[in-house]
This record gives sequence, structure tokens and C-alpha cells, in this order.
Amino acid sequence: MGVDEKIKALEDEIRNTKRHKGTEHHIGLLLAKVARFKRERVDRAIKKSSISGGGFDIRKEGDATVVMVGFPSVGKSTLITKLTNAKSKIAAYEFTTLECIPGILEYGGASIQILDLPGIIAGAQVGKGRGKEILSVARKADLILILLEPLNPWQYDVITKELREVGIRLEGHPPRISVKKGIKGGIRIHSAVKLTRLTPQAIISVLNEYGFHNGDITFGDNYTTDDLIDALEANRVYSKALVVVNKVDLTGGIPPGFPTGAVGISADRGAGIEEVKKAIYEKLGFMKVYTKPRTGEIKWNEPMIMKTGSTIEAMCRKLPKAFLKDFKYALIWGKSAKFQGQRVGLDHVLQDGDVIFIVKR
Ligand SMILES: Nc1nc2c(ncn2[C@@H]2O[C@H](COP(=O)(O)OP(=O)(O)OP(=O)(O)O)[C@@H](O)[C@H]2O)c(=O)[nH]1
Ligand SMILES: [Mg+2]
Repeated sequence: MGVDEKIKALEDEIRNTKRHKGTEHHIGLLLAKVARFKRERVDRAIKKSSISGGGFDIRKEGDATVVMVGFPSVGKSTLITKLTNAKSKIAAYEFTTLECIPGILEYGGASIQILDLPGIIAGAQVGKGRGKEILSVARKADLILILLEPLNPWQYDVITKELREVGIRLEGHPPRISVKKGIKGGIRIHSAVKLTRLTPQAIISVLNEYGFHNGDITFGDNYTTDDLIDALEANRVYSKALVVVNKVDLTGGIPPGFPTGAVGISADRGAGIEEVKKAIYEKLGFMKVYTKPRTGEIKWNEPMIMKTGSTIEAMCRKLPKAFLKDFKYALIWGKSAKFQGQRVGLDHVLQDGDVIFIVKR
């Protein structure tokens, strides 16, 4: 049996099993098995798309990467040519774009990489169209721009489902579940709140499936089996999302049925492009940090634009090579410093407005 059939058989069994306290641990086990097979399928697709290249092996560039995902002919290529300097073929037929086309959007001092891709269709995760390649590129995104058309609001659900299947969690955070492996004594379950959606048997059978037989597990909330699997699966990525509805010239605005916060545009008429740029920049979340020169004043009018949550290491990568190669330590002033002038290392996480002085060897 191939992986796809194995997944299908397990999912059929899950659907056909009556859910009650006595079957919870069995369902948990089946869900964990499904997760493992899906992970194998994604790993294989990632390997294939980067080995064979085939126009999908794009290097991340700039301060952040945005991946455009949408059905064929919704106007992805039209939009990237309005946002960046990229040249991507535009045509009235479906599957015009056949590979990954990169472009750079300069906005608010940040350099944002945008990737145009072929259209996605239902069944992408099992390999329909160039689905697997598209979804493995999407996993690299800091932000996924979901492009829709006004007459087909259902496309949104199909796209989010395909993304979910390959381990991409939109607008989410990793569940607050921590596991500490022990050597003996079985599994001890701790929780900050009462667990009403998970039985101890279900927790233990899922943990066993992931090779944990002894130790402590701590829940920060009333989580489900799926949350537990998300916490244990190494392949989950948490990406921001922006929904854009193109071709609103056809309807005179966004019709009902679209997610709130969607931005309406008409890419080929150039309407709403500034709003999309602004929304991308704000969703990604950037901060300004400053380097303190050896002599002279800090240049407050020349900030370095970094993604929120960046480390000193990420900052050094934007400076001449020697800063990373000969890095000894850094001194730091601002919100991220425990005390002003604190000495920190490469993994120190910066905050907006920080001032950094790097000491080289
Ligand atoms: N009415 C209208 N048509 C548009 C708009 N933007 C793009 N189009 C048209 O939609 C068609 C498809 O545009 P593309 O940019 O090639 O679409 P795509 O999503 O890149 O398509 P694939 O690469 O095949 O997935 C073209 O005929 C465009 O001219 C718009 O704002 N309004
Ligand atoms: Mg295209």
C-alpha cells in the first residue's frame, strides 16, 4: 500500500469509529499515525522539489518572504508585476505560470521577497497539478498571501485545507504543551486547566506512538488530540496570512462570504496596490534597530529594518561579513536589555528601538 492509501484507510477508520471515552485513545493513535504518514509525504515532496529543482528551488532573500497562493487565473502574476520588478507571464488561460518566480518589494525600508507560483487546485497535497512543489515553497513563507476572486469565495476553504494538510498553520501559535522525557516511571500528566477534550489514555497512546513512554507532559490549556499531535510533530510551520480579493472591478467591491480583513483590489487596473503593500508590511511586523558606531553619534535617521523577533545574529548577517565572523559579544541599550549596556551573545532577541554595539575579536 502506498502512503496515500494508508492515510485514506486510517482516515476512513477514524470516521467510522464512534467517539466516546472508551475509543478516544484508539482515535488518538490513528490520528498520530495519519500525522506521521503525512509528514513522510511532505518530507518526500520537499526533497524532490529541491533536488530536481524544476524552478521551485528558490533561495530566501531580503528581510522576509511572502508566498502567493491562489487558484489558476486569479491574477497572481498580474499582482506580482504591480508589487515588484518581477516579470511573470500573464494570460487569460489557466496554468500560465509553471514555476516559482521571485520579485522584491521595497517598502518602509524593508526588502520583502515575493514569490509567484502556479495555480493551486484541490488535491494539491496529494500531488494534483504542481501541488506538492507549491506547498513545499509555501512552507518557507513568513506570510502567505491568499489571492481569491470575488465570484468564488469557496476557494478560501480549499486553500486553507491544503495548507493545513502539509503542516502549515495560519495565524496560529504552537500549542503550549511541553514534554520532558524520563527514563522510568511512566507518564505523568500536568495541566494548568481541567482537560475536558483529552483523556489520559488518549494522551498516553499518542505519546507512545511518538516514542515517549516515560516522563512529564504539561498542558498550558484545554487542548485537543490534534493540538497534542501539532506539539509533537516537528514539521509544523506557523505562518501569517493575508487574504486579498482580486478583480473587484467585476463586482464593485468584496461580496459577502469572504474572511473579514480581506483587502479588495483590481490588480490589472492598479487599484488597491498601495493597500496591499501596506498590509504586507504591517502583517509581517518589522522593527527598527540602531548600531552604535565606535566614534560619533548614533544615526537615528538610518535605522536597520528587521523582522520582529530577530536576533543579533540576523542583524550581523545584514552587516559586512566580518561582524559575524569576528563577533565576540554585543552591548545593548533599549527594551530588550535587562539593564542598559548589557553584554549579550548572537542569540539575543532584539526589540524595536534597541541600540547595539558589536565588539569584534
Ligand atoms: N477583470 C480583471 N481581470 C484581471 C485582473 N487582474 C488580472 N486579470 C486577468 O486575469 C487573467 C489571469 O491573470 P494572471 O495574472 O495570469 O493569473 P494567475 O493567477 O497568475 O494565473 P496562473 O499563472 O495560470 O495560475 C488575465 O487575463 C488577467 O488579465 C483584475 O483586476 N480584473
Ligand atoms: Mg501566473
